[in-house]
Amino acid sequence: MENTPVKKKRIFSAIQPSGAMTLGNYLGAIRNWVAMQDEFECVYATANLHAITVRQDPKAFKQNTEQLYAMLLACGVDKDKCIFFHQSMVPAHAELSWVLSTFTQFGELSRMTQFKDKSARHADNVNAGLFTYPTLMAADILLYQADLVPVGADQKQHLELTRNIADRFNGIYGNVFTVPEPYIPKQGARVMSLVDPTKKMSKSDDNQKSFILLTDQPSVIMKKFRSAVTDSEACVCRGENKAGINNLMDIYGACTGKSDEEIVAEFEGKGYGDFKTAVGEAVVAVLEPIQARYNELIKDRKYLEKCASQGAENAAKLARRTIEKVYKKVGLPR
Ligand code: ATP
Ligand code: LTN
Repeated sequence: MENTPVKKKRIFSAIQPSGAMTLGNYLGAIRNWVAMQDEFECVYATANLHAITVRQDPKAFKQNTEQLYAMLLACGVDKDKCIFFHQSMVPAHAELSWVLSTFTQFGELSRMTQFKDKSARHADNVNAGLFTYPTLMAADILLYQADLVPVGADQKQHLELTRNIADRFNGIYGNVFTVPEPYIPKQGARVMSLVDPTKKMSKSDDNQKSFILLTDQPSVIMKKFRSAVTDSEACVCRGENKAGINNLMDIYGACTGKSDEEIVAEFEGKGYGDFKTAVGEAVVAVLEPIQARYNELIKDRKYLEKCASQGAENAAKLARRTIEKVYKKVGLPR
């Protein structure tokens, strides 16, 4: 009997062009984007409409978005295996977001912890978009009828809200939206700050030494690892009060594929200096080919624009089916 091909599940994910990418973004999210392309039907976007909830300088913002797109291609996001585009190039995101905002309660949005955090951090600009950010995210996901959404802890609440919005809409109009499930990737590293290893590595950290950027030169990477905070035990092994070493072991393991036991054996009797050098070298080895590809891609704006518009065209085809159905159900002529 011939095997009937099993329909691949669809994944949606997006990343905001809010600054240069860190090693945390790569090991925690983007490496999984790349791995998932073979197993799933993937739709990926730069979430530039989300990014304007915080004031952006137009020129730097446009450049940032293009650089992020190029960096993701350099990391291995493959335009021939997935759909990869800029959110702003598919108007259906904004259209669906408006409709869904009428199915989202004020109280629900008020409970979002990211809104509470961000409005405290940007107290001078608590705009309506910051408040309705999760509705736009729901539109991103539901527009493509995504089965799965890879989420870190910070986005879990937003995905839960997306599911509630979908259920509510389906309850009134029939099965219009696929209700998405969270997807926890097999390999997911949470990379911590090199200066305060109890905090996650974050590109918006004021201290440059706390993060590794994917564009950092090898000498800079080595220097940042040499000054990484550790402890006074001089033992390359895991421990409760060893957040710094735990983090370096995570990074080393993620970059070399070595297990904890192998790492402990490798550095038995050696000092932290040797270990930090090895971690730095392992990271440089992972980033070198990515940087080489990035430097080529970023020179070729025509190519990047072509990839993005091709991606947007394919995305728009999928999005159209959903938005037409939604407008019809609600009674909006198009
Ligand atoms: P910001 O500093 O602006 O908050 P960020 O660097 O923390 O940004 P986001 O843009 O919020 O990152 O996240 C993009 C993706 O990268 C998300 O999927 C998130 O879970 C993942 N990510 C971010 N930082 C880390 C980290 N330190 N370790 C693992 N994954 C991370
Ligand atoms: N809010 C997310 C980025 C994002 C997203 C999405 C993630 C926008 N739309 C849809 C998953 C699905 C962030 O800041 N990490």
